[in-house]
Amino acid sequence: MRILVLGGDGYLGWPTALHLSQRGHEVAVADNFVRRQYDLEMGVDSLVPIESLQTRAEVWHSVTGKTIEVHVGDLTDADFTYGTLRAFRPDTVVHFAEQRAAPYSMIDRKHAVYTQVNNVTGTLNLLYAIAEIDRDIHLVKLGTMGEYGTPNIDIEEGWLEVEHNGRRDRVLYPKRPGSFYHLSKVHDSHNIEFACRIWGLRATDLNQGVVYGQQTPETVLDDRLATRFDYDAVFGTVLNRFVIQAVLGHPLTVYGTGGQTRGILDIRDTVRCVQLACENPAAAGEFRVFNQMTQSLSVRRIAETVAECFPNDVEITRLDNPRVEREEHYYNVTHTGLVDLGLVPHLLSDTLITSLFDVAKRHAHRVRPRALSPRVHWRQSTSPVQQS
Ligand code: NAD
Ligand code: USQ
Repeated sequence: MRILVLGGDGYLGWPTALHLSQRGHEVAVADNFVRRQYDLEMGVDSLVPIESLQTRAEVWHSVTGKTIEVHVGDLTDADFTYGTLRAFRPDTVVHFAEQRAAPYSMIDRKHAVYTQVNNVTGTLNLLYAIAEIDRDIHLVKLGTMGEYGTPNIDIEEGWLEVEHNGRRDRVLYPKRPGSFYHLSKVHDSHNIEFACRIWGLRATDLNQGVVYGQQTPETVLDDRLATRFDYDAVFGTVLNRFVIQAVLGHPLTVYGTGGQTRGILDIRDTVRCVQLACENPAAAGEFRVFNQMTQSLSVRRIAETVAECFPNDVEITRLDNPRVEREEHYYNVTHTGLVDLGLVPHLLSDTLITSLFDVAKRHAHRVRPRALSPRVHWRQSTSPVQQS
């Protein structure tokens, strides 16, 4: 297949592009490098040094003989979006290219507006480009488990059968997300479902849980193929942050009681799930949703697991929760769609955490300790994060 990976310079986009190329697909990546700009804005950097996208593609070619085409531009620029589709003529577009940090979207009005305009406009441009250029293109879009929130009923894969006043219907699962970022994904999901209905587009929305890990079989072939690893309180995700905190001898920062439960998955499963979605496309007109996660764990349990696996003593501390979220709740998620397509999950194991400790130890000298503390508070509409 010809597969275009949007957001191919990011944490997940790059290893996914490598995996798809290794599987024998013709791969192109597109990115506007705004993720590298957020680092400059926040005064942080990926824990693991990363090469430029062009260098990575050259190294991949020299290591494997395979080519990954690089396109540089912004999806909110419709000319770029249409031009890239016309130039590469993909069978499948994998769309990772969004601002993806909940705390970044909650800094203040400017960051909330930026997040929603960037994410919703980019996706709308893409939907129109597909509708006008080739309606047969399969869109594989990264959504998020956080679109659902934490309802007191089972979470189904995107759709819900309801009976109301004696009548039945199948409706999009009700959403109750927890940040302006997560809301942008809900808006995207509705726009994509509508495009499938009116234009007959084929789309898969991958509602992904929190990803952990840094290495895949392809990225370890050469240090220059490494993907980024974020540990700061804005872009770092929970398990990745706990690992670096343990290595530095800092307490693991559990927000609130830590009873909040999330779907999580290994980065090696992310790339495999995307591959499975690409190779088994949705039907014309179908808006297909998969819940892309392999395990549910409370934040408290994630912290305990990291502490149990680390060779030295680890302190776990409870911070006042900077977010507004339920800390004790029901959580039961259906996630059989990808398993039915052949996913064999990697479950969180000592081995994984130990290898992550090694990655963190190797680069611990690059940590900026001030970046570890949360400074974005959901209850405030402005935040000190920019001034400090
Ligand atoms: P990332 O920020 O590392 O990568 C996103 C990439 O998209 C960046 O390289 C960025 O420069 C690019 N980008 C953003 N806006 C763009 C635009 N307008 N035009 C062109 N390029 C643009 O994020 P990630 O962690 O790799 O996440 C990728 C996707 O997966 C996101 O959509 C995110 O919401 C979703 N997701 C991530 C996780 C996770 O734990 N990391 C979990 C669930 C879902
Ligand atoms: N948390 C802590 N301590 C920390 C960091 C986080 O207790 O030091 C808690 C948060 O309060 C939250 C949970 O851990 O309850 C997850 O937080 P996170 O920052 O790891 O993840 P989140 O903000 O939800 O966002 C991440 C990605 C996002 C993706 C989402 C998947 O940044 O792109 O969409 O995970 S999901 O959570 O399923 O929506």
